[in-house]
Amino acid sequence: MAEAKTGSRTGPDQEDPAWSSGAEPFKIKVVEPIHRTSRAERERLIEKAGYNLFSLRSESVYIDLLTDSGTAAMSDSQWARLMLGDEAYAGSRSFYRLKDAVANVMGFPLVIPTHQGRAAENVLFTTMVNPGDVVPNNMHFDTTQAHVEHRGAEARNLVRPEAYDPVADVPFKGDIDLDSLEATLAGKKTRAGPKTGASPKTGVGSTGESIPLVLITVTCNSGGGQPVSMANLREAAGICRRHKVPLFLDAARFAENAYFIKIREPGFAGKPIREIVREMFSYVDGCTMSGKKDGLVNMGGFIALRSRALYERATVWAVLFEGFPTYGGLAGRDMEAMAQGLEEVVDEDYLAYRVGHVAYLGRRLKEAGVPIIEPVGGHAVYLDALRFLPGLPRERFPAQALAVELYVEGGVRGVEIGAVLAGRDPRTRENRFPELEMVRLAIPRRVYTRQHLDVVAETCRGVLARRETIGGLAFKKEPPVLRHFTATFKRI
Ligand code: P70
Repeated sequence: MAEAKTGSRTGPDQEDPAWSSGAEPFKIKVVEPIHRTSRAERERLIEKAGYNLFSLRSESVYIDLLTDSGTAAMSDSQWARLMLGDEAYAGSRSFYRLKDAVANVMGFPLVIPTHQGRAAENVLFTTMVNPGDVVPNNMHFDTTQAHVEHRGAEARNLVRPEAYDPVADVPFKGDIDLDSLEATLAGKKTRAGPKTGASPKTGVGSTGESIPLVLITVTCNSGGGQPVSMANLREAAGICRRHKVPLFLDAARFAENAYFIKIREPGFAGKPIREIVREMFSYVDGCTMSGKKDGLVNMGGFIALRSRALYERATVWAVLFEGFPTYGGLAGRDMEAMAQGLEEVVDEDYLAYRVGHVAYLGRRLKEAGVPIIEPVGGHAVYLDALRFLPGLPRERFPAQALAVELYVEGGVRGVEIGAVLAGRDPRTRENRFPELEMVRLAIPRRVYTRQHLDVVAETCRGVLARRETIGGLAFKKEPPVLRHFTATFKRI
């Protein structure tokens, strides 16, 4: 099957209608009915939910774009492999199949399974990061930042400055800023001894900051799913090697990143995706992985490594936090499904469809005059709420108000990434207003058709047409921390 799927072709054939149409490279064997609600029902449901989309039952949602994480449709092969799961506590055959898939796709010899991505972060950072350390990244995802900070360290974002400009048309907006990385590492203090870092090589020095590892997130989720170029990875690796600091990928969307390299970076158009993926990982010492994205599973993750010494130190924490090293946080069947998912996600047909599918929504929205963050990333389209609702003061939470109206209009659930999420300054208790005020429409993998995306585009257009009537929201109940999950609002 793998042979038939990947073949020897290395790229889209523009002559072939299956390619130029961007049609799905799969047919539908199982369907999950979704309930449609009327607008009047949705008005009632969202009011009852306190105008907070996290409080809606999923059955009340028609098209759920809250996240692309853990929401993928598994293939028939993945479902079949669930039956093959070996549930042995120690030495599970399914673990070895996962290990083989990681070696085959990514090139790492050592794997520690975890129940999801943040668990991989917890195990790795407990092993490598100490209080007072600094961890550079292009842009930390929220859980990654929280885990770095939980270790008493500073999570420092060094993404290129264009990443903060909603319309800067840059092909690799997720690149880490190499001058900042060089400057940060040049000023570092390094430590002798094996307590931190991947190996005793990591660090000997005197003053400055201690940097146990550098991370690069592919694609850069917090920046809009923007890719990182191969050249950037190669040069960042060179800088890290010179300063003897290990480099890791936060690899959640590694395959989508590889596809962007193929279609945007000079010299890669003719290369098979599998080679591009192997080259990406060849520059790094290891990765943390959320299998809920490009692992094409509903639950799962892992740490992949080259260093046996680091593996042995990390397994101590893995046993404590997750489970025995040959299952980590997962059932044998989950490891089977993820092993299969890793092989499927690097399929050229799948990736062309996937990236094209998300781009299609972006295109439809642009045609309808809906302001979005550009260029469109690999897993989501982000609406720019400040341009969508220009008259609305930021105190009335335009992105949250927009997310609510998308639900009322078409039963579409996105997620606010703006002032509600940013919370209050812990010192002044003032609302924090981040530079970008957005609604993320994340597309689950292999779940929705183009016609669903047409509904999403129509929904956005409908809200745009009546934007003058939107008065924004005010808090009714505001929890002191992580307010976005449980806050309730009233309409103004
Ligand atoms: C998302 C989810 C998770 C994530 C990630 C990167 C680059 C690690 C993780 C953690 C989280 C989310 C956000 C809003 C609503 C629902 C869910 N990202 N690294 O959707 O992995 O979730 O497996 O612990 O994006 O972006 P895990």
